[in-house]
Amino acid sequence: MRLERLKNDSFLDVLKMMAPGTTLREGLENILKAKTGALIVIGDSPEVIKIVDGGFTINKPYTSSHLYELAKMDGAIVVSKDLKVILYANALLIPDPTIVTTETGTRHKTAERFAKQTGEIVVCISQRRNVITLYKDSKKYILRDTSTILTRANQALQTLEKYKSVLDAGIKKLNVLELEDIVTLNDVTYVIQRTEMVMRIVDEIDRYICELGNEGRLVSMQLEELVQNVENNVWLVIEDYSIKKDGINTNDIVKHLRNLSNDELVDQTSVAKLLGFSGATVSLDTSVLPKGYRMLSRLPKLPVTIMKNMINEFQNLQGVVKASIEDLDKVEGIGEVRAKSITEGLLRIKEQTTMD
Ligand code: 3AT
Ligand code: 3AT
Ligand code: MN
Repeated sequence: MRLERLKNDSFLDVLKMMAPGTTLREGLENILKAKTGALIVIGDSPEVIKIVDGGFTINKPYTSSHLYELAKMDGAIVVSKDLKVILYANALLIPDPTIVTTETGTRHKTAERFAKQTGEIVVCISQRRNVITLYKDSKKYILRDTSTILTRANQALQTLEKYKSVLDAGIKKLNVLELEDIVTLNDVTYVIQRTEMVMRIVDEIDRYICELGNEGRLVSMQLEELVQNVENNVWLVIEDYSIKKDGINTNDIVKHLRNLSNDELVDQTSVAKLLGFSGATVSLDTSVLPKGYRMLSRLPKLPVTIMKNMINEFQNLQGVVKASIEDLDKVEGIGEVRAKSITEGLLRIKEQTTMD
């Protein structure tokens, strides 16, 4: 669910392909150390082969040491798209010279043009500057070393921790207000806004984790610990408060939320609009009633269908809270035993909520 947030980021797959721990990265690092420089094309489409000239046909399984040895020669190395076979070495790449490039050296110019023309990945290792540059379509990315990314990831984790505690405070407040039946649109949009802010930092860290490969395990574990339930919680908040119209469902609203610009997200009224509170004057002071999905999902072993039946029967959370055991008993799927356990469960939630 979370990585779906990053699925428009096509470069991420490229970074994963050459993350630390992969044999491709191992080969690139070796070339970097040997300071021979390299120009490597990853692709074998007819489009690619058409603009690769001469060189040696290798056709040998890819290994990092073969790649390293072949990089000692001038020219380019061509590797199959699946990274399984080294196809050519010492080859001359002849992309269309009229394609615009911002690079200066012939190797880098060639790499940029080749990537733009074919859409394939071209890796350029500079002999003089000791950097690995990736080109794909019109995108360019300079690979950073692991320690730099780790530092950034750890800084992002610290920011995340702060944002998460602000969010948690907002959720606790919402819990109290819901049970006392004094929620305003302000409290709701605040929690949704804060969750999305948290998720944007999570996206950033997820990107680092992809790029870190097997060096990202600790970061990943810390991240999982921090974001447990965050997405699920906001889903339930939206389910509780959104005014459903035009066939828009909670998943749609979650998607729209993700697409808000940072400026829009800062303004809680844009979140209110997503929930369906439209009109020229959306006041954040408006009183709102939760349907109760989020609170009721805290009850142990309560199937979603029964939860829905209850909410349909009693309209909203307050209706459910005020229902007697007899009232509950009448709901489809609820017998006396379950009715009792629901009442007890709600009582326990009330105690817990006022306690902390
Ligand atoms: P050496 O024997 O290594 O000196 P070579 O024919 O193997 O020559 P390289 O591929 O090593 O050539 O290229 C050496 C430099 O020549 C790299 C680049 O700065 C320059 N060069 C190569 N091809 C071109 C070109 N088409 N236009 C401008 N400069 C070029
Ligand atoms: P460095 O940062 O110096 O490594 P550069 O972009 O300045 O890279 P150069 O002109 O110094 O590039 O060329 C370095 C080598 O790149 C020379 C040759 O082995 C390779 N090279 C350059 N153009 C091509 C090409 N069209 N096809 C294959 N190999 C190329
Ligand atoms: Mn050069």
